[in-house]
Amino acid sequence: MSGTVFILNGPNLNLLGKRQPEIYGRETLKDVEENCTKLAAEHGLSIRFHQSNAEHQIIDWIHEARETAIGIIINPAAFTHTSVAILDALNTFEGPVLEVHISNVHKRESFRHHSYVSLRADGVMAGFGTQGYELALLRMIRLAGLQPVDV
Ligand code: DHK
Repeated sequence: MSGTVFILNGPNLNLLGKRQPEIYGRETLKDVEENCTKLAAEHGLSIRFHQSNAEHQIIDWIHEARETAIGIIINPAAFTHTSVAILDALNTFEGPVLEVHISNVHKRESFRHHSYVSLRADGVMAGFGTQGYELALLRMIRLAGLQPVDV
């Protein structure tokens, strides 16, 4: 298997490990990147791992993924609940899109229950902590080996 998976992270996730650890845990985004890089390499895939607090930057990475990635794993963070622009960008991408939330957003405030990104996502992980990224990556690895019609 070969190919590149983009793993994109939205606002405030640069503070992962320090920010509200009772909700988001103590692992840093660097830890998540290392774990995902190792897992992807074991399956012959590479990853591009990015974080930005700027909506336009995330959109630009999604556009870049159109040319270079076999799939996108995205934790849009607060943009999940607000960004039609990120949804529109993801709708230009033809491969699988998996949405990750570290916390169980459905157990939290009602404004976190709606996701624009879920209108495009092929799968959603929520409440699995930072392990959710690796679980999504395992699903992406499976999808990368499947024919488009298989599930
Ligand atoms: C991260 C955030 O920053 C919040 O804005 C989302 C998400 C939930 C998470 O659980 O990873 O509501």
